Amino acid sequence: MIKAVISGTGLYTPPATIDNDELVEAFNQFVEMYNSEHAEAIGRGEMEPLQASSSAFIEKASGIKRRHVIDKSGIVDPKRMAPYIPERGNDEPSVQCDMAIVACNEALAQAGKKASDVDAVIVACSNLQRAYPAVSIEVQAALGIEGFAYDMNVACSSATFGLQAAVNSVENGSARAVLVVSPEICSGHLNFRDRDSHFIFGDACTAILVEREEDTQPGQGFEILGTRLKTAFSNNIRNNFGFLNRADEAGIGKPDKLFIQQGRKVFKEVSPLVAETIQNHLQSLSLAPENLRRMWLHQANLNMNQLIARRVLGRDASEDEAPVILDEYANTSSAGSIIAFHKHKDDLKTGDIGVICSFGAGYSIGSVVVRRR
Ligand code: CO8
Repeated sequence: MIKAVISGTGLYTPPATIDNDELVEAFNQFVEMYNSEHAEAIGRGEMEPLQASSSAFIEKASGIKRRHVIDKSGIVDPKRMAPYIPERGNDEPSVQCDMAIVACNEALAQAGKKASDVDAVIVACSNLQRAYPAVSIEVQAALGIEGFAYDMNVACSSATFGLQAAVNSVENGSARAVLVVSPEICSGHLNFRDRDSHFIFGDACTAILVEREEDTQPGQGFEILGTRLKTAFSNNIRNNFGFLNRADEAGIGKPDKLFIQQGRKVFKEVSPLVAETIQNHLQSLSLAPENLRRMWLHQANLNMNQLIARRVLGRDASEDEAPVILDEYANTSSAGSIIAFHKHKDDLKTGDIGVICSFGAGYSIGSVVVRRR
């Protein structure tokens, strides 16, 4: 039987950063401008004034300290509050392709492989910058890969769902090696004028190479012991941007064409579901929580991760057991748990077991149990 392993990972981190103070300063300037522009209506009680944001709230409620973004200047301009990412010509590489190439090259180098060793590319992310041609096929062509490619979107769980698809392809023999790449430009669809969510997201791209065990060196990478996916429909995290928007002009400018969520509900509903999914997954593999050396959890909210880890382990997890990257990156959607894995996997010893777990819109949960070879 063919066995799939993770032989390499890669990460592209945009150089520009925005810390909470800078983000809050821009937001509060926008609030002042808005409230003074609508002072009369607010005075007459016809409109509600907007409330200021605060860095202290952001760090306490989420654990986020800063985020990396493709473009800083447009986001911190209170008159704009959206990144500047100019459209490129059809003959130029797309922004997502550029990010993907950096992450994929690092994953290939880590695995000691060339693009010619790969025969499939899955671009798995929350938002694709165009409808078609598939970004994955562009990445495939840019890397010079023979074979096939496709895009997929399961919001924050895109990368783990992509991993299962890659494992399936390798183990059923339809591909020898698959790159799963997650170019997340969350700043492009975040409403920086919304106090409840303006701080949540950042940009990054991850890549994972999944290969046949027999094509790798002994002791290289991680065995995949099992994958488990779960979805349950919810409107609590939603984005109604789509190709039908132009068919109903009345809705085009509405805030639901960007990210919106009921954060409290998400926190309360998703945390127990995630803990239960991990526990059941471990049980199905005849593993106990004590067997877990590390949890690379989705990076949306520090308090949420601490709660999930506590439910799984029956005690508080140390940062070594459940590493945190969201202080530096914020929520990078599907890239988050993979960034945690990429940055915090090399110290594991042969036989150590860990779980990569994503959760988010859908709702969707993906659990991937791995063992260091
Ligand atoms: N500054 C100061 N005060 C604020 C701010 C702010 N910026 N925002 C809210 N407050 C106030 C509120 O008004 C409220 O005041 P009051 O108590 O007087 O009513 C108080 O602070 C508490 O507000 P909340 O109850 O909203 O605060 P929480 O403690 O719940 O924290 C969080 C808010 C951080 C959003 C938290 O609920 C959370 O993280 N929840 C989980 C969210 C989550 O995991 N979501 C997953 C989404 S990601 C995903 O699935 C991918 C989608 C695709 C990617 C999209 C990319 C754009």
